[in-house]
Amino acid sequence: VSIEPTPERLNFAQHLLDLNASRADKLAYIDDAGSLSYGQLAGAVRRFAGALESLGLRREDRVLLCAHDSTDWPVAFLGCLYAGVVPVAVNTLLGATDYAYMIEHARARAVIVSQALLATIESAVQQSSVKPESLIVSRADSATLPIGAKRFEDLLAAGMEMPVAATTGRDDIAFWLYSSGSTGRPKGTVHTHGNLFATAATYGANVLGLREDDVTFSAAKLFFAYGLGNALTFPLSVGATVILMAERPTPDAVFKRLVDGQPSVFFGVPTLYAGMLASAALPARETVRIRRCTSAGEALPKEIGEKFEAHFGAPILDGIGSTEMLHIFLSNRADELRYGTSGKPVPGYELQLLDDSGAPVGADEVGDLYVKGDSSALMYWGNREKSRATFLGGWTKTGDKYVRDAQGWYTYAGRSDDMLKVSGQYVSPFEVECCLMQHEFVLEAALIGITDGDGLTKSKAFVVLRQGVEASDALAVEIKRFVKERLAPHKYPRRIDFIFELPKTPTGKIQRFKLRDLEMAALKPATP
Ligand code: 3UK
Repeated sequence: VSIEPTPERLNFAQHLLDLNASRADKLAYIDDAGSLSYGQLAGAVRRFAGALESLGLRREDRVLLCAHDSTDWPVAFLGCLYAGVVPVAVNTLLGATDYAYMIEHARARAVIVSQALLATIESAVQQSSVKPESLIVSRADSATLPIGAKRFEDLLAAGMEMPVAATTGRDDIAFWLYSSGSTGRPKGTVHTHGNLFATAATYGANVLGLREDDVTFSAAKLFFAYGLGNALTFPLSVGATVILMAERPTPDAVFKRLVDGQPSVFFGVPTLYAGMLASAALPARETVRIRRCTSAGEALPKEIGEKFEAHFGAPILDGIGSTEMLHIFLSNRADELRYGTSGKPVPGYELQLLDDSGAPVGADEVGDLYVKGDSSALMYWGNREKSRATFLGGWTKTGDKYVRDAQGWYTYAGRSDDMLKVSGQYVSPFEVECCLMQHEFVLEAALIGITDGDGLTKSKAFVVLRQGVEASDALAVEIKRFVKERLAPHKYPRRIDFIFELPKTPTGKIQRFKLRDLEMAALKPATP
């Protein structure tokens, strides 16, 4: 395989506009309300960049981008890159406290927000010690526009095109994404223009194999690194057409896009694939036109992949990526696929499996996975300790355990920290436990991952109640509701067990592994 080297002078937005200069009339994006041709996209990106400049934003200023998937999202993201302004793209399912932290930590000078998220962002700004000067509302409802806020479309309409992009290099900071860890605040993961180029040149060009005539649809949103590659970097690198959806990716919402939009390439996560297969509304093979799918975020159970391919006749390429590496670095391929594994290293990336002493493990032995490649983040902003623990010279520590067999196939063997992946998204047991303990009836709590009937990870809480409080199913429901109200939807415990005390070390640390063992023992059939 040949991998295109990253040019030294690179503005990734300018690069994408140049690549598609001859496709002015071709559709780049289709969303729930309309569409954008490549020509319109280029004009909008240059005008949005001009609007940012007229608002007083300068190169390297940070802008929080908190918006649902629509054609405004790529315009905002690429407009920032074009101007050298740094978008900080955040999950739209978080709460005001999270956004307040991010606005402060990123010292955001502006916020771009969807109308539906405006109230949460306003409360975040109120809580934050950093006050962004500009508030830009996408798909704004004029009746409720706060004083001083700008409508995205008005800015675009008034914007003077910025004629030339900021002269950035491949190593210049392009954008940030936040990634959560087992303890502490989310980490501002800093990516460069070159990192975007590298994901397109490696996974995009050599594994995914998008074509100009493809129509893509990603259930994973643009604010995830996975979705950003799927619905921006890769399709725009080949001049394909992208379908965007603002809604939460339920099986029904996804079916509608597959049937109405006829995408040829679909990007999902295992929980969604399982939900689609379990749904009575699963569309017949003839009604869709997908030729290839990908899965990431958590391991794809073998049976799900096989069942899906048998039904639709299109393979699901499972691959592992991370926010730190920006996209997938270990993956199955259409011509080399083994369900139940993560495949083989993506050309352009080096992988290592090491034991506790740092020595390489042999075939069929479990080791910690390290990866080296041109798309790794520069650092976690303002966090030397965690940066040093993850970015080790050229190598990045993934926090995952893997086994490689003699033929070179990699199989996922769990995380090396307590983090869980539920519905493809991180859940920190510590964060959920803290939330549970805020409930008036809860004394203590511990969260672990359990495997459901599909082979997917769900979370389960062990809860110790305060003295005099009686355990009941109704209380379990109430506690789940309590967490749902406070944390992102994928974080609430799917099951709750009440116990009398938690296993702990002499220093008082919860021994989650003992709870996991307890759970395993309960699942095993009794020995005769
Ligand atoms: C886990 C997987 C088994 C693994 C991501 C594709 O998921 C992405 O990024 P995150 O930062 O999480 C990274 C962690 O998720 N994981 C991801 N994919 C798989 N485990 N099989 C898989 N196929 O623990 C990894 O360290 O949220 C995925 C592209 C870009 C991404 N950021």
